Amino acid sequence: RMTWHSYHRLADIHGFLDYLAQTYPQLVSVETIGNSIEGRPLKVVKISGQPGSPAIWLDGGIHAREWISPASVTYIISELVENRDAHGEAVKNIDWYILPVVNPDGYEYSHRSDRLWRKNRRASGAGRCAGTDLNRNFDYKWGGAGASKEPCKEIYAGSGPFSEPETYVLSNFIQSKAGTVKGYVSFHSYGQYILHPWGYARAYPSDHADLSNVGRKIANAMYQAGGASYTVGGAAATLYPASGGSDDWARGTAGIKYTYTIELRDRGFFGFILPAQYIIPTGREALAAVKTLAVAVSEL
Ligand code: 0X9
Ligand code: ZN
Repeated sequence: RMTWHSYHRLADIHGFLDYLAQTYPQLVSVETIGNSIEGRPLKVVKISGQPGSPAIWLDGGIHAREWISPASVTYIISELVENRDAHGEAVKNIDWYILPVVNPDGYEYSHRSDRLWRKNRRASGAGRCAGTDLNRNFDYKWGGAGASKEPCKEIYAGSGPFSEPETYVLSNFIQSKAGTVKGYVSFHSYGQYILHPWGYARAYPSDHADLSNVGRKIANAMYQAGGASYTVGGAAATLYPASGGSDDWARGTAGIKYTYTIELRDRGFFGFILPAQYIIPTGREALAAVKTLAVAVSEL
């Protein structure tokens, strides 16, 4: 059974998705779009809008130790399905595609063995370091600033762009939806930031003003919903330059206009080890963010 009073293992999260698809077959479907490097399924839930709706992609758990991300994304899924009428019309006019755990091997490893594990679990040969940073493995500006070619580093970019099944499968799935995906949010922690492209360098797309305006609307909605303050800005300029991120790929390669990385709570007091009592307020903030994005996408 799913609750938001504790952090759940992968099997519970996947069981929740399958339960929703069984219980609401007209609204919810679950598709295994591929498998992780250790063979775990990558399960995407689709929550269907009215026919002809634009799509928004949400993901969580690119980084294993950021447990508040899958927890908040599953909270969003629960509200969009089981409390659907409470959230207005805009969310019903979107096809939502949601992958709550992009890095299932790392997520399980962070529960079983190493709470602060970040990367996936690609093996790297005898006595060598395991894992690729999935948020350095996307093709756009791959291997540039803020990424490493050294497998022992936490920001190891992998042997080439999309060398990891998790990023390859995610990118192919979104590309298969061609021009229908108009919004992309990747949930991470921590720091309370709403980051928009670019991440590879302190530069901005030409529609920077649109990204910034919607980003500020998202921050206001998050504050109203949960009470935490989120800082809005370009990813490289606000945080640090880091290339090969999923957000830069979503914008630069896939052409998705409203692309954000949201760093959820907190600002560093607990950091990655955020106590479970913060799941509900943070989940409310994450839900408010995607509702605001749904309105912006509907107005395109
Ligand atoms: O470094 C990252 O991948 C993200 N921060 S985290 O602490 N969750 O690891 C920020 C990514 C922002 N986007 C890009 N730099 N493209
Ligand atoms: Zn992260």
